[in-house]
Amino acid sequence: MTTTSTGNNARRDFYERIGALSMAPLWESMHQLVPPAPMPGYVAAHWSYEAVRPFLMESGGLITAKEAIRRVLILENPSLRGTACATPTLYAGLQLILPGEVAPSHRHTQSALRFIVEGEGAYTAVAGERTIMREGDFVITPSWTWHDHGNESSQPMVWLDGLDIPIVRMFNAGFAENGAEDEQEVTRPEGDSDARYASGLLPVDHKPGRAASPIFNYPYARTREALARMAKAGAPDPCHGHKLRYVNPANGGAPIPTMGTFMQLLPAGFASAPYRSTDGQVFSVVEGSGETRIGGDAAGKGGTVVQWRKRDHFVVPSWARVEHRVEGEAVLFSFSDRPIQERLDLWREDRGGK
Ligand code: GTQ
Repeated sequence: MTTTSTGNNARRDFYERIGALSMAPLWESMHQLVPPAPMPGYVAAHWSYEAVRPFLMESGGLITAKEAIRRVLILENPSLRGTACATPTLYAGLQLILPGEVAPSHRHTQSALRFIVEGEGAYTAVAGERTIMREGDFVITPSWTWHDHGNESSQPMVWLDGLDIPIVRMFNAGFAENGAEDEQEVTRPEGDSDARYASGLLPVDHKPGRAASPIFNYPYARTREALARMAKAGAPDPCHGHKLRYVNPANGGAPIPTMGTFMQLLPAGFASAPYRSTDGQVFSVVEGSGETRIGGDAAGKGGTVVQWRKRDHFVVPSWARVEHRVEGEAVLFSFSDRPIQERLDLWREDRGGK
């Protein structure tokens, strides 16, 4: 027998001696290192906006956007506290800009997405162009582009920041710089990138260059119209309802190469079939209310049930089953690391036969 106490003692002694040379026995951790199926070390999580908003507004009295650089409350996964991670690969936070404030210009190699949760009329400037943001708009800040944000409206603006901070940290490829001025010089008229790239047309000499999309605001009005028409035209997908992915029109890929972004309409009375995929996801509720069972079994039992309303946020871990249920119509925005997983031939889904 190899598992006698003498055997175990001999092994422990061996591990200690090889430990002194910075070595370890694979056979003690093989199962965790090469698991038969994903074993995510993080949990489903939910932030109700009703609970979060007072703290967000309180932060507005504690520090200015200028002093904070970015006044953000990070949404940390309860099992990843201290890491600034919503999932092991994704950062999420809620950013507040009060009327009259400016979040000064900087750039970094991390890519960012903004999903507008509350308010209307603040701008973000990216690479010399400003765009005014409204609720439900999806805005991108590609890697290493200068960006500043300002609020010239009379109401607070809150948006969800999604960044690939954990991914860039894993690669140790993070660089950042502050701008010389708080606000970057505006060199192109508002709507310029939209005109050139957002109508099923491209500038005739456009050369595919960087992976990020040349469009930087995908307005909700257009997304919502597309979903409404889709819903009119046919039955929902049993797992997703009516779901679209945002696209870089110049290459067909995701607008941000490291993060996929999605919008789905769940029609009134819809209950989705259990579905799971290897990309952990962060959701932002745009319209309506409902509940999502996360991590239940194939028969739709067990797991955690999150009851969500407009402006809530929740996290679905990798390979956890998702089932949405709504009474009225609802719209959900989400983002994940799916484009990276697809590039690496890692992404998988399980539609439970649907
Ligand atoms: O707006 O540039 O939530 O650099 C975290 C880091 C937002 C931003 C965040 C950032 C930003």
